[in-house]
Amino acid sequence: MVTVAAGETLVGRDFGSKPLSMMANRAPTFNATLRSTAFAGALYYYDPTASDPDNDPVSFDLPVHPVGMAVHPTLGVIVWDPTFGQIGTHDVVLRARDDKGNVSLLPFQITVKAPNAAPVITSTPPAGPATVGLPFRYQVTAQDEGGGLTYGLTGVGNMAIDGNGLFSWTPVAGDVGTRHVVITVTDAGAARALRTFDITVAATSTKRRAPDHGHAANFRLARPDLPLSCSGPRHKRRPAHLLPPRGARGHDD
Ligand SMILES: [Ca+2]
Ligand SMILES: [Ca+2]
Repeated sequence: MVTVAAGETLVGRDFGSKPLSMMANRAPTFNATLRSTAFAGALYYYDPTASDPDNDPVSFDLPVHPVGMAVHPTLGVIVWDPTFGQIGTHDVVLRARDDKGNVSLLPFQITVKAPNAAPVITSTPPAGPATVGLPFRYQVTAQDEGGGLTYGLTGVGNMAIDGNGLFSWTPVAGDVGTRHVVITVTDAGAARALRTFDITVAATSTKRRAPDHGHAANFRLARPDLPLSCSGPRHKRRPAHLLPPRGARGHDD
């Protein structure tokens, strides 16, 4: 121990003091917005951007990381191509070190998911035609391994699609002709399926009525004991024992 009285000076002794600037040197800091999700078979890229408050050069490494992950030693960019065998959650520690030996650690987790497949639209639009003033509907159905599907539409007039994929439209007179429709189905991972189709709009219904064969079934037997068979030219007309229904006008021809 050395005691220095007032007015005395001491030279030639090393007390281990360091310049203030070196004592105050600080560790690098991360400006990180974590990318905590990766997909198997797809490149994971993450640039956490670290800076040093003293503008010291910074170097990076990964003391904890899953197999295959690498970091650029001076840029700090992390790249990884996770395999299907790595689906799950992995611990990572990124270390930034300035040239004075000051260290900062950024611990985080990455969850590797199965790759996101686009939805598949499984329904077929109705052939049409649509008719002015009558509602036209098409239930869009789609399959996706992840769910969370949303439906979108590009069309005309009052075409609409609801949250369950029900397309509806009531054409107006100005819609007569052929109208183009694009329906999109998007999953939670932003993968998208498209279905485009045309709808022909008629001013009035063009559906033909089915032929009416109802009368034949309504006839009743006057002589249930006789056979119904009536093939051959002799029986071109209705058998005599086959009468029209009560209260109905029969017509043979
Ligand atoms: Ca520093
Ligand atoms: Ca999907």
